[in-house]
Amino acid sequence: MSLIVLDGKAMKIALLKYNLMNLKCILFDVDGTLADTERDGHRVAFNKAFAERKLDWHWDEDIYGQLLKVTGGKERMKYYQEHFIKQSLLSDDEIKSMHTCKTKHYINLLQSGNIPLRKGVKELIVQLHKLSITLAISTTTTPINVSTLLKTSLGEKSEALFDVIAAGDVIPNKKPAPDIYQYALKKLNIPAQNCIAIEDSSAGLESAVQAGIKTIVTTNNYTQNQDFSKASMVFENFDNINIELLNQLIGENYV
Ligand code: XBP
Ligand code: MG
Repeated sequence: MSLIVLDGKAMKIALLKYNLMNLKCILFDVDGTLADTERDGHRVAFNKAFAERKLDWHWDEDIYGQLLKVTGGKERMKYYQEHFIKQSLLSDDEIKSMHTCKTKHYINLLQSGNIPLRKGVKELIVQLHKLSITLAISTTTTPINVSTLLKTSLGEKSEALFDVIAAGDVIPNKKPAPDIYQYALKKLNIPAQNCIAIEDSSAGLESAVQAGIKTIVTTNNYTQNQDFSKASMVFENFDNINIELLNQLIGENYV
């Protein structure tokens, strides 16, 4: 099946066909998937918060790569303190407060416009939306980070493109636990077998797969050597991720 023109009559035919297919929803991870936010975004924001609060910590690119195996900013700081500093300098409340400061800096970085979406992401979102495929987000990061990224990269009202935005501390266990995907599926009220997740990391992949969702991985510099053996497909970019591929992956129920 090839879909060549998506306007006028062709669009109507496509919509009719896709209404009959099994693919109902795409769930996007955020950090590393929608945008390369980690090295020049989150990492920089952590360091700015440490400096503002006069804490003698600095996460270079290499250390940050090691710390990325811990998902969640508060959890990451706690892990660093326990395993790198090996000293309890910050209480849980101080970590929480440091994280609020880090979020402020991260939002400022997003608003400066220096963290674009990965190439092809916008086009894919627009294509799926036009075909009435439900869009959702399932991420570890703090909700305001998601809304700000969407506003600064896709437009002021772009949050409305997504039926569900599942983010941050709404669940007890972050990725690789399946909680955030299970939470999103429940809110969406769509069976896992009708969904595909797009992730960039082994923790995200594990989370989605444990929730019963077929997952495509798009790697980046920090994640390229991770284990993606449970992925349905692995790519280095979004060049070949389109409706035809997603539809083939989930299986069609029409001829
Ligand atoms: C990636 C993460 C996040 C961010 C930091 O999330 O692990 O922890 O690095 O976000 P995902 P916060 O790939 O699921 O989008 O500091 O707001 O926790
Ligand atoms: Mg990610």
